[in-house]
Amino acid sequence: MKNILTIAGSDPSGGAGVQADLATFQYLGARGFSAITALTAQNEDRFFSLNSIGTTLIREQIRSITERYPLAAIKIGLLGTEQTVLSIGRFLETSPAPVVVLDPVIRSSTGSLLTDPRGVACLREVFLPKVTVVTPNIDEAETLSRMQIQSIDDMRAAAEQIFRIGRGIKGVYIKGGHLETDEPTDVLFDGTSWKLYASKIRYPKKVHGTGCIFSSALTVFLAEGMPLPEAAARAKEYVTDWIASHQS
Ligand code: PXL
Repeated sequence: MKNILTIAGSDPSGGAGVQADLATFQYLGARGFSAITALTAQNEDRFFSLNSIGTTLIREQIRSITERYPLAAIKIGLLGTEQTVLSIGRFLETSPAPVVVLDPVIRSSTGSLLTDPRGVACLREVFLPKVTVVTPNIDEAETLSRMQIQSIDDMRAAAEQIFRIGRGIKGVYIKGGHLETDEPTDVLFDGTSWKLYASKIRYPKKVHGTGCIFSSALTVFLAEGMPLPEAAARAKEYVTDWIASHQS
């Protein structure tokens, strides 16, 4: 069983954040550990509030795991503040795991800002080069690339730009679900080749937390040693089944 650590925020409704990450790890047969960066109060319909955890306590949560368990992979979600981004960035410089997946969470699905603007700038400028794979949605990809995205060609251009900013990153996977296309299509760029992942159906009901679930599943498959294009295909399949089963 692979050991995987998620560094992310808490969502009491369990749809997103640490709770969703741990459920995904467990379902896919990995052993999950967590370090909580922020507490949120929210449900699928409404966001109430967010309180960041201090960096000393975040780093101690991480240390309590890393000094005891070897990690096959780390998944990073909501970081929230510039101080947290810098602190976790320093932690990543110690090469704590062979795979680090970043889901660059900026807003909740209900529209609340979860990472402050200085945190976002820091994510882009100092954090990206320290991760293996980044999995932005369209809005996050626009912010990270500083480009507008209205088509799949724009997604490709933004993925290339994010790849450039993340000097040394292995892959950029942009989730296209928020684009008004008939078949929601994701784009993977690994520095040399492109892969498109199209869904045949657009499900009517939007489900909260799918970004967290996708990146957690991707982390499990990468931790198992699967090549990135195949791991992404498996993770997409997993989250698609999950969305289908949450339509009623
Ligand atoms: O889905 C993004 C996300 C990630 N992490 C936490 C969240 C959310 C969205 O609401 O609350 C803790």
